[in-house]
Amino acid sequence: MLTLFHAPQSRSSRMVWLIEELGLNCEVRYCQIAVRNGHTVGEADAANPHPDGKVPALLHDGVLITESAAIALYLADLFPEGDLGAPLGSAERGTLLTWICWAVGELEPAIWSRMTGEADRDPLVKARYQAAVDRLLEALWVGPYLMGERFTAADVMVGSSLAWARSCLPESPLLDAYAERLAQRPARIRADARDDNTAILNAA
Ligand SMILES: N[C@@H](CCC(=O)N[C@@H](CS)C(=O)NCC(=O)O)C(=O)O
Repeated sequence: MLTLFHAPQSRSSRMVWLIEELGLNCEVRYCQIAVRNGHTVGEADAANPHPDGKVPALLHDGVLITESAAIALYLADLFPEGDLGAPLGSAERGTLLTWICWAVGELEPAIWSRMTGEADRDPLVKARYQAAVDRLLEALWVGPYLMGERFTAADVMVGSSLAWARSCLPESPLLDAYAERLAQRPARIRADARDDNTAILNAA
């Protein structure tokens, strides 16, 4: 049995998207988080098994998995028929791992550095931001997805950041076209519908 602990319009939204892409029978349990966008907004939900009270958290038959990158990889591996991952030993495995880890290890910090203004103040941070942008654009120049013709869990990870932080990345028809391509996916539309403001209000 799969249960996702999810707070609407947060990092766990990308996991709802992934679940929709994979067509999984997964219970999505809405929960409250203590901090949103750097502001305390309430108490962490006691029912959330995440050790830090954060989302996402996934329970699979009693086993807890946290960290978006780990959950993305875990689900892509567990449901290979969804064709969003790459099997161990396949030629694509290394590239998939690279993009999923890059999304949280490089792209997210780059976006935050632009959001906080650090990338404007510190030349080293600015260079790291620019390197992330260049790497993304280079992949999309080949496109249409990060790993070429095939949409993967890596696109969910990167595309979700693009969806909430498009304004932190430079103007680019390539980025816009990629964001639009992802936004039009039926699974993404279904996931967005489960993740609107009303869902925040209804969160436990
Ligand atoms: N590295 C974690 C970050 C998770 C995270 O920070 N989630 C935020 C929501 S966007 C959260 O739950 N914040 C609540 C808190 O900090 O108390 C991941 O990618 O899963």
